[in-house]
Amino acid sequence: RDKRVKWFMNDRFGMFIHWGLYSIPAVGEWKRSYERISLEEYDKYFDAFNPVDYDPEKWARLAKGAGMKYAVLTVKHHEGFCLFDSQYTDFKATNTKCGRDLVREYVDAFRKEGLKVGLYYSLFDWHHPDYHHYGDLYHPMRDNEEFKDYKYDINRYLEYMHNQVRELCTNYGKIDLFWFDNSYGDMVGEKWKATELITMMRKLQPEMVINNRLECNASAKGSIGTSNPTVYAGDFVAPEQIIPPQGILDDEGMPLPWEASCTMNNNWGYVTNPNNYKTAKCLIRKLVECVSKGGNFLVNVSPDARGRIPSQSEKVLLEIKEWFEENEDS
Ligand code: JFZ
Repeated sequence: RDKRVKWFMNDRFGMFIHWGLYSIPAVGEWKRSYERISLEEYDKYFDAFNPVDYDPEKWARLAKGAGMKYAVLTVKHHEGFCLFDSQYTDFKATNTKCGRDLVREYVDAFRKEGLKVGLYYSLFDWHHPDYHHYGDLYHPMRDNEEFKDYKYDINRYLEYMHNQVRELCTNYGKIDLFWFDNSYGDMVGEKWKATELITMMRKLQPEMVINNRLECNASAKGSIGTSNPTVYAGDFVAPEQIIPPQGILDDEGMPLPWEASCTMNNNWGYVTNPNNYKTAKCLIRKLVECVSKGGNFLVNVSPDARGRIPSQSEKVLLEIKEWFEENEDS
C-alpha cells in the first residue's frame, strides 16, 4: 500500500464529478429512487441525453487551475447508466444521441493536463434486473412485501459488475484511482465477491489506489487499520462531508491515508436551484484542515445536462486558483 498511495498522499486535492442522466431532471442523483420512477419512464432521460457542451479539457483546466491534482468521475452512478462504452449493457452513452465514449474523452483530457485520473463506480445498480436494490425505495428489496416474489440472481449482477470493472481497468490505459460506492447493511465485502474482484484489479492496475467502500460504508474504516486487513480493505478511508476531527489512525495510532469528499452545495448531482453554496474561503479552510490532519480533499462539481460545470462552481474554483497564486511563494 505504501508505494501505491505515495502520489495520493502528496496530491491532496481533487475534483469529484457527478454526472449522468440524473443531470437532466436536475434534482439530484437519487431522483429515480426518491420518486419511485419506473425503468420505462426513466428511459426518457436516456432518449434525451445529449451533452453538446461536453468539453472535458475545459473541466481539466479548471481543476488544474484550482490546484487540484486528480479527478474522480462517476462512470456509473446508482441509476446504472454508463458514461463508458461497455459491451455488457445497452444503457450507455454510446447508445444515446451523443454516441461517444465519454469516459475515454475524460481520461484523455485530464491526462493531457497532467492530472491523475480516477473512476467512481457504483455498486448499487437500479437498472440491472438482477441487482436486488438494497437501500432503494422503489425496487425489489429485502423485507419489502410488494416484491417478495421477485426473483433476482445476484450472481448474474456480480458477473456484470466484475466484467465492467475489468473493462474499466483494461480499456483506458493507466487508471490512478478507483472509487467504489458503496457497501450497505450486510451487503459488504465478500457479498460483492470482493477478494476475486480486487485480485483481478490489482493484476490489471497494480499501482491503482482503491477506496475502502467494498468493505464498508462512508462512516466506517473497515479492516484497513488493523494488523490483519482483508484483501479488499482498500488503500484509503473515504469519509463523506465530515472531516474527521483527529484525522484517521490505524489501531496502532499511526496515520492512515484518507480522503474526505464534499459537495459544493447541497447536492452531488446537478440541481437547477442549488442552495448553501460553499465559498472559496470555506473550501480552502477545509482543504487546509484535511491536509493538516493527513488527509485528502475531494470537492464535487455537478455538470448540467449539456455538460457544463455550473458558473457558480466555476467562480469558486477560480477564486481558489487566485488564492493559490497569491500564496505561491510565501
Ligand atoms: C453515496 C451516494 O449515494 C451519493 O449519491 C454520492 O455519490 C456519494 C458520494 O456517495 O452517498 C453515501 C454513501 C454512503 C454514506 C452516505 C452517503 N454513508 O455510508 O454514510
